[in-house]
Amino acid sequence: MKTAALFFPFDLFGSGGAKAGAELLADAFQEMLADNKRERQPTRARAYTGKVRFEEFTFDTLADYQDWRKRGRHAIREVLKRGDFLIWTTGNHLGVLPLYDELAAASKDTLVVQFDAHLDIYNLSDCTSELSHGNFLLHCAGPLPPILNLGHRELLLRSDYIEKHFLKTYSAAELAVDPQSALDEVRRLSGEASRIFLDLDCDVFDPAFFPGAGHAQPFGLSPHVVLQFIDALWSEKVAGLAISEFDPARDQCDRSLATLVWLMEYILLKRFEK
Ligand SMILES: [Mn+2]
Repeated sequence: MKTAALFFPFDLFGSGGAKAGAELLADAFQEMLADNKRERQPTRARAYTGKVRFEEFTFDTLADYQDWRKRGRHAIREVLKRGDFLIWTTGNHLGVLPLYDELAAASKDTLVVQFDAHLDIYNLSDCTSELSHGNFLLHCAGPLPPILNLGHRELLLRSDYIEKHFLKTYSAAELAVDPQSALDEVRRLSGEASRIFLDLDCDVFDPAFFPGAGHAQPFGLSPHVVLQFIDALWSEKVAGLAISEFDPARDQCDRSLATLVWLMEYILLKRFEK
């Protein structure tokens, strides 16, 4: 098994500026791989070095945008067909739609564990009904896979509407009050699933820890809580990680960048270190 680290800097229809985030992460990721290659001492990185395929997509022309969804789906499908681990880094959260499209076509027992401040099913009066980063789950090409959201800060959408689209949600407030029940449930649901994908929208983090995300919402998760949940759901069934909504123009002293690069390497070690 290998890892395909695909960087797909798409950021139209909401949260512009996140394109630069995916590009910066692509650079930082390549630098990490190059550093590992240069190192003469045996390090833990040897567990994954040589098992990572890097690819960066470009959005330089109108034509690149015209078939963005098809291009994304095609790239993801190839990785999933090979059974490789997928790291899908995109601009805004809408750039993860091609992954949801592909999972819609797959079996029902693939669980998506989503870390996101928002439930992207917005239908409120001031929201566009056209495809956007705030409603993209409503535009999935087929029935949504079962989605478990962790860390949302939603205060407006009613639970009967949310339940139509999400298997389960735990708001950041619920996690603050009683993290244990959520950890138990996450363990149970991941145990039942045959495959698991992680979808990290950086705005799940509290801006105090992660300033580099647009649409910052207070009362977010700390990186420690995110790690607790990754630990609770982790097994060999985890097939990939999507990262979105990193906006480096809002970052402070590369704090958010460092958080993401650390997390990517942590995940690679978790996947490949025996
Ligand atoms: Mn979000």
